[in-house]
Amino acid sequence: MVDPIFDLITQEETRQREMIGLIPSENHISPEVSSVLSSCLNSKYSEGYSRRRYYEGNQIIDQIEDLAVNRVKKLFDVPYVNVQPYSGSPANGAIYFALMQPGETLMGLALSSGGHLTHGHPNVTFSGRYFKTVQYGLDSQARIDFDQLARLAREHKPKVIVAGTTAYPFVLDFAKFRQIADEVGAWLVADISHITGLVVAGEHPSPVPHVDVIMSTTHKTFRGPRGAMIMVTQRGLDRDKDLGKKIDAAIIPGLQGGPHNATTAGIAVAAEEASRPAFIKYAKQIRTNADTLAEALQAKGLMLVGSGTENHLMLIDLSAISPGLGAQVAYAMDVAGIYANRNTVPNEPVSPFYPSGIRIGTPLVTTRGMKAKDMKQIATWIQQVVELTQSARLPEVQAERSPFLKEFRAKADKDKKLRAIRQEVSAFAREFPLFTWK
Ligand code: DSN
Repeated sequence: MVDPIFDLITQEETRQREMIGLIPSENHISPEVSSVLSSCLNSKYSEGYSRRRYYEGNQIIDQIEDLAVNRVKKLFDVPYVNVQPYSGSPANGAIYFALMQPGETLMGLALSSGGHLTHGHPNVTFSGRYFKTVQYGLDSQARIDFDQLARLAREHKPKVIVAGTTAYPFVLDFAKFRQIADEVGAWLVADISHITGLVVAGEHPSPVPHVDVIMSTTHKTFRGPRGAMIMVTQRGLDRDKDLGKKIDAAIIPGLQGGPHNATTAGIAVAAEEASRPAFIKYAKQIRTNADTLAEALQAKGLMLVGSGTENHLMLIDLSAISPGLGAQVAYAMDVAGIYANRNTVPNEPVSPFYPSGIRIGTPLVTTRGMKAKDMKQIATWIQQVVELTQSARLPEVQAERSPFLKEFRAKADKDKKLRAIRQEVSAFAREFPLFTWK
């Protein structure tokens, strides 16, 4: 019997090739990163750190982990790196456990303002259950409200302030975060998961001179395997020379067991790739594509949160058309061959389950080699889908969402016009490989 899993993987590859991916946190990896991920490194246990393992047979794994650590240190110009976190959420957990005692205060951007659950969302994550959390938000221009942040910091004296985002289209002013953190004596942690590739290429200011600790996932704009890395800056080590050791201990034995060695090697390969001039070109193209997409969408009458983007992503705000339309448009876009994700908008009038926004970004399409003219075409398709969704929308959908969304989905699945767009999108997308340096 041929295991059906292989056919499903082929189907998924076809789906990725024939669709346009706009989820800003996803990326396609190079064939080299891919081959490392399916290598024999998967078969080795290596609990501990280089030359300090709890298992024998790690002479080569030590060299691989050393390479990964040293390449990341060089790329970011930081004195300490840990590449073992399984992903971003446990990496943030390890940082908090290294810097705080349970019950101490953590400050981060609210989820509804573009922060991450692990930046202190109350109740539903460890970050809100084990620590007292205070959340800051956005000003009337949809930018981080530094006045509110400073006021809350003075009032609550947080131990840690997180400067990090997952759905925020603007540049982060790390120097301003630093001023506030210094005033209240807080540790400053940057979560740059979304923007790492931009930082490496100089397309976003680096947090290194300003913060104590940096966390990044490795599979977003960094274009590596699914995983994460933690860096401590010289500033962080000057404040506590043992900070690196504390983070190491918070990862293992604190939170994790054996590192995923294939991932570690994948991070090493991705770090080498990110040091190439071609990667800088890639990051610049992400930005050009994002600007072009933002302009084209706005020229077609769609509203963007904050009226644009300064990084790789943007949020389409559909609340003026109809509150809660994001959930339906995201579904209709998927039917039409373009996958993105629904997202809340600032002051979301409905809920995170039926939000009024769509989050889109350009890392995936740029990796495939799409350029500015392609962004204009994508904007045209998105606008067509929004219009079709508006006209197909059920009037009752605002009152009782769940059953009606189901009804909307059934309708969208059969919609001839959405299917016609999908044909066009597929023919277009098939022309682009999943990964190219061009
Ligand atoms: N899930 C990631 C994102 O989509 O931004 C963050 O963890």
